[in-house]
Amino acid sequence: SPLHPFLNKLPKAEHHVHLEGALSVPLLFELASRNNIALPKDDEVFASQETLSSRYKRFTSLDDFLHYYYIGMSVLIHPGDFEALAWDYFQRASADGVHHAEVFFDPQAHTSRGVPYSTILSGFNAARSRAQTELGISTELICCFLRHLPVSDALKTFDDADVQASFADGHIKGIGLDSSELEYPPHLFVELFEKAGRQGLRRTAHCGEEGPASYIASGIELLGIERVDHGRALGDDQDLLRQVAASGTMLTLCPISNVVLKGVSSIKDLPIRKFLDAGVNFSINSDDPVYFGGYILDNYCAVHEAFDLSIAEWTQICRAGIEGSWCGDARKSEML
Ligand code: ES4
Ligand code: ZN
Repeated sequence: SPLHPFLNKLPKAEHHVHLEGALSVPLLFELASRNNIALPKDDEVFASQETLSSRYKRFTSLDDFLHYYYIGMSVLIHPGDFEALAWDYFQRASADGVHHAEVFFDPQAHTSRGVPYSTILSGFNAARSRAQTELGISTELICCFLRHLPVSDALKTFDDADVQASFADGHIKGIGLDSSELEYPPHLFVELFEKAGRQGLRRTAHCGEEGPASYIASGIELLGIERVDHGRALGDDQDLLRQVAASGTMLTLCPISNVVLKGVSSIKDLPIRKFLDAGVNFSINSDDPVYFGGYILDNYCAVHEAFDLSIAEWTQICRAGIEGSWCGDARKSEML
């Protein structure tokens, strides 16, 4: 795209990226070998890096992707594994012009395999320090809970002493909610989100990715979320759209993700023009960049191809993204 250099240079904030979704296929195979993790032998997809990479281009749905995503992350065992994963992402994000990144991780997917929470956090924090000192990018961690597991599992994880310590010492900025959406509506997680809110944690949740607009409404009303991850279905409800625009609630859109997981057939089918016209705040994000074949700049370029936005519109999108970030005001001023 002719705007590529301009879009690259624009100071960007990324709000929706799962660190486990930035696990490259070479690193996945390297860690599987080094950590002696057996990849499924009955699935020829894991026969080689090539067969796995080509499978990533043929996801049929969110659940089809999640199947491979949870197997992939099973190779992460030691703090250094988590550090390498996050460092790969931070370097790539920085090259794409990201100045501030708020990144998700799924502790339950690791603690359920016997990996201690403290291992995950020490690895990620080592990468975050490097990102700050070597790349000059600020980062925040968002602890996501898996909606396909029992609510009791999320509550138990939330109450764990190490998790509480990471909240109290400010290593975690907020909580999120992810994984399969349709069968697990927001109301199931009211108690978790109330507890997190009482502790001063910021709150967001995946809503309206495969679920309907009503899940966005219940995320906002019942869970107290101040951001909506994806929120693509907001385009289907004009009244809710006006309400979200008026409140300034930000959507963290992931355009390439929605196409790869077959939520829409092309980026042109996303209600981005509608959101711009109605004054809905949104950021543009990569979600699971390795699995979906695109980092943040690829998503910006794809949106530009589809909607031919003006320089003023792009500048405004990035400003709103920085203003809607969960960093301090001093850091925001530096970036604006
Ligand atoms: C996810 Cl694309 C997506 N949707 C829901 N949960 C997720 N976890 C990682 N990627
Ligand atoms: Zn996501």
